[in-house]
Parts: sequence; structure tokens; C-alpha cells
Amino acid sequence: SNEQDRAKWAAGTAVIDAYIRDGMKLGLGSGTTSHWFVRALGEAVANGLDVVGVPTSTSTRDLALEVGVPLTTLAEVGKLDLTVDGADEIDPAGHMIKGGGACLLWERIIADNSAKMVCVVDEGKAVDQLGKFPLPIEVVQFEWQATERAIAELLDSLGHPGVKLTRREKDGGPLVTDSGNFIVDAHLEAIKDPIALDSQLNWIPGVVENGLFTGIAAEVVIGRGDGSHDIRD
Ligand code: DER
Repeated sequence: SNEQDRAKWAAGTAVIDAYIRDGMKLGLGSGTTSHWFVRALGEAVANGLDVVGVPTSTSTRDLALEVGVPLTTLAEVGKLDLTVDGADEIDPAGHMIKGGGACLLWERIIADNSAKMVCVVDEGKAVDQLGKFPLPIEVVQFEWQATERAIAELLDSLGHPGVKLTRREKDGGPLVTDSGNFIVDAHLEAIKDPIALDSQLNWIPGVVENGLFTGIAAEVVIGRGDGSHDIRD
């Protein structure tokens, strides 16, 4: 909707003045809200801002190239000063569900190599409890149904019996991530203990990463449909 697009634009553009400074090494997030940030960053660079960015997806890499944000890699620059990225849900503690855009693995690696992560969302993403948005889980292609069954067994043991698990599809076939993996979405409806679930999912053989980003976002910029925003710790 126009309302949601304007809210995404508000969050993605407000983050420039609020956080971005000359000389920063930045993580560039993925998804439509983060892409407003990357476009605004390109304009700031054209006006003289001196920054470099590491993209969290091939789609963000391509947009950064298009708008003129200089790109680098973690291998080149080591730690980043700040990563700006979106989320599908964020709760009052700052725990997030990410992966709606299937970029969660690179997003996690870049966020983990950043001194700070700021989340940019439209107000619809701010929830009291995570889980209404299906939890993306990145799994290797090899024997993925066995991995999916192990996920179901773990969820059963954690008090989420009979959860619907679906392999994400795209263009009539299975979606394949930038790292060549599949995404299994877990329709949990409500996640009582995101930290416990985040700490156990990745131990399952075949699970590469899950979309629960707990304890990572330092602050969140929430955009509204009227073009305003607010920033919460
Ligand atoms: O996939 C992700 O984690 C993205 O950040 C995504 O979830 C947010 O996408 P949006 O800004 O297009 O809603």
C-alpha cells in the first residue's frame, strides 16, 4: 500500500541523518526498506559522503552499484561500524524475525561483524510477540526433508506441536538463496521464548541459519505512513 511504502521510505531515509557519518564502514541490509536506505546513501555519496558498504545480498549489491555506493568486503575492511537492515517483525526487546527476503544468512554474518546494528521498519512490523510471521530457516539442499523432520521434532519438544513447515517456492520451483540453500518457513503463530528457540535451531544437522535475530538490534527506526518516524532503543 502507499501508506506502507511511505512508512518504509520514512524509516530508510531518516537513518542517514540519524546515524551515518563520513568514514563509516557500513553493512547494507536487504529488502524494500533497506533499499530506500541504500538509495538515500547513494545520494549522500554523490553529495560528498565518504563511506563504503558491504552488501547482505546480491540484490543489495546490484542496487548499491546502481546508485554509486562504494562496495567492499569484510575480508578487506574487517569489522564494520554499523549495519542498517530491515526485519519482518521486531518485538519490544528488539528481538527480530528476519528472512522474509531469503537473505538471512548473509544478513546475520554482516550484522555479527558490525559494532552496531540499526533496524529500519514500517510500523506494521513492530509486534508485542514474535511468530505471526512464519520463521524462515535456511537449510542445505541435501536430504532437506530429513532436516525438515528434525526441525518438526525440535519444535514439538519445545512446546510447538504440529507446526506447519513449508519449503519456500519461487517462480514455480524451490527458492534457492544466494548461498545455494533452501528456506523452510515454520508457521509458529506465537514464539514464547525466542532466545531459547534461536539457541537450539542451528544445532540441527542441515540447518544453516534461522531468522530469529535475538539481542542484535541496538535501535530501531520506525517509519509511519505520514512520512514521520521515531527511534526506539
Ligand atoms: O529478509 C529480511 O530480513 C529483510 O530485512 C526483510 O525481512 C524486510 O523486508 P522489507 O523491508 O521489504 O519488509
